[in-house]
Amino acid sequence: GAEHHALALDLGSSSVRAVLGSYRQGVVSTEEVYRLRHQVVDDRGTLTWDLESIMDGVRRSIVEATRRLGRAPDSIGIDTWGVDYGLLDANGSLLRAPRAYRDGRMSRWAADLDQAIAPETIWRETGILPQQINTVYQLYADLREEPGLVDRVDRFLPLPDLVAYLLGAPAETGRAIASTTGLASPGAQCWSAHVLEAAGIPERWMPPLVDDATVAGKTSEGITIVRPGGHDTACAVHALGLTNDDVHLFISSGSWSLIGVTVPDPVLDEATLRSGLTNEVRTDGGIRLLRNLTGFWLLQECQRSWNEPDTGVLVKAAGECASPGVVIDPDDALFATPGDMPGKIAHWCRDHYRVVPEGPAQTVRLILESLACAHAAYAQGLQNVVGDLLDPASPIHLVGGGARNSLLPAMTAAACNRRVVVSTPEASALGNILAQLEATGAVDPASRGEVLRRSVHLVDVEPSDSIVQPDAFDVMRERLLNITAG
Ligand code: LRH
Repeated sequence: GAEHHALALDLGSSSVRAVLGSYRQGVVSTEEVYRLRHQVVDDRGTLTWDLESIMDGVRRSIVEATRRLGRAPDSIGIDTWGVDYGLLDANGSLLRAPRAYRDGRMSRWAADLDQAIAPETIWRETGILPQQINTVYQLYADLREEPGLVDRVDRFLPLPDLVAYLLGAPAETGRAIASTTGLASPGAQCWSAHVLEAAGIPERWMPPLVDDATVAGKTSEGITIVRPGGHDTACAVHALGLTNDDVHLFISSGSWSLIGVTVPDPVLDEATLRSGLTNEVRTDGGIRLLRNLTGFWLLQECQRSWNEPDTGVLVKAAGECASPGVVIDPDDALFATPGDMPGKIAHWCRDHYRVVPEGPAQTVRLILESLACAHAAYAQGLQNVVGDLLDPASPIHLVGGGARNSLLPAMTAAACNRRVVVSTPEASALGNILAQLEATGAVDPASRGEVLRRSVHLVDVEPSDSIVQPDAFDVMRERLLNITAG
């Protein structure tokens, strides 16, 4: 039978990765063919991305995949982290390096935007939780600091579509990544004229919105470019193989822990806003109602401070030391910016509990137990908000880097008191590949679930498998809820 080769370019905040997916006899296999480390650049006080080296990595990935296959892949698709973007001038050239969502400028202007348009109004208009990293806050800050941009910019493009554009695709955007801007209507059916106007963003900057899992164009070498749902989290959820009306809990665990539920339509009531949830668009057009929770960022930043790249060693030590018995709020603003994370965590614990975790092992354990407790708090919030749509006995599907962690899935199961089904760590790349196979006609969307079940090995983890007992988690979760509520 026919073989299809789809190349996923999965751009994360610390690496550009190329994963080659090969589809044979109803099964997708994946192989990493290229990886380039990169990091945010401090450009005289502004945090930016080095797009030149990212594009270099993207082009090398295509060359390397072509070399391995002995021919060009049948298609490529690009997914990236959410909310960041590029600005093009009238010649279609990039104006300057894209800025990073952890840049400090939003803290200077967010309150102004909240004056110009109430966060509740943004919520009703877009279904997206107003958060400072969102594109709407970033663009507002750009325009306040550089009013001349109004005339110099011709087009705004979310990062994955910017990369696709630089490879030859038209300057358009998929609905999934567009939803992360906080500038589009619920479900990203159209741009929100109301929010754009209130934020002073010219409507003519906005690219046409197109469905995901569709062909976008061709590279200069003639390779088909697919928009896979350019948001990495959309791709990760696509790799669950669900159909539009399946309601399931999921965690996409990486630098961020995205905990959510798949639902057919946006959920826009007040309770959902108050629960801190957001409606992002899926690759298949449905909705991911989720919490954007700070995840392994905390651990990655500690590792940077300790100069300890080996995560496995740290997690093993964490499993062998005593639990500190307290947990941090991963989303506290103190932890949002880079630098001295161990010191910040110790400071937070001293402030709130008058104890500090001892050394790296206990700090790592504290981070993992905190993530598990935060997962539990939001799993409960999601259950409350969607009610009968979600079976309370249903498991949580966990994908992404956390699927490789030897403690987090079981701790999450214990803290949430639900079974966790551990799926692939390669979810973003796999979802990207699957969307390409669907867009090019190699896989029928109706058999997406079967293809995934044949291609991915699932492991069930029960609450009782954790080294921490569920009732210990109850105590920690209560403490945390008291702090975050007060
Ligand atoms: C995860 C992610 C997440 C948010 C954040 C900025 O990588 O895409 O869904 O959008 O990055």
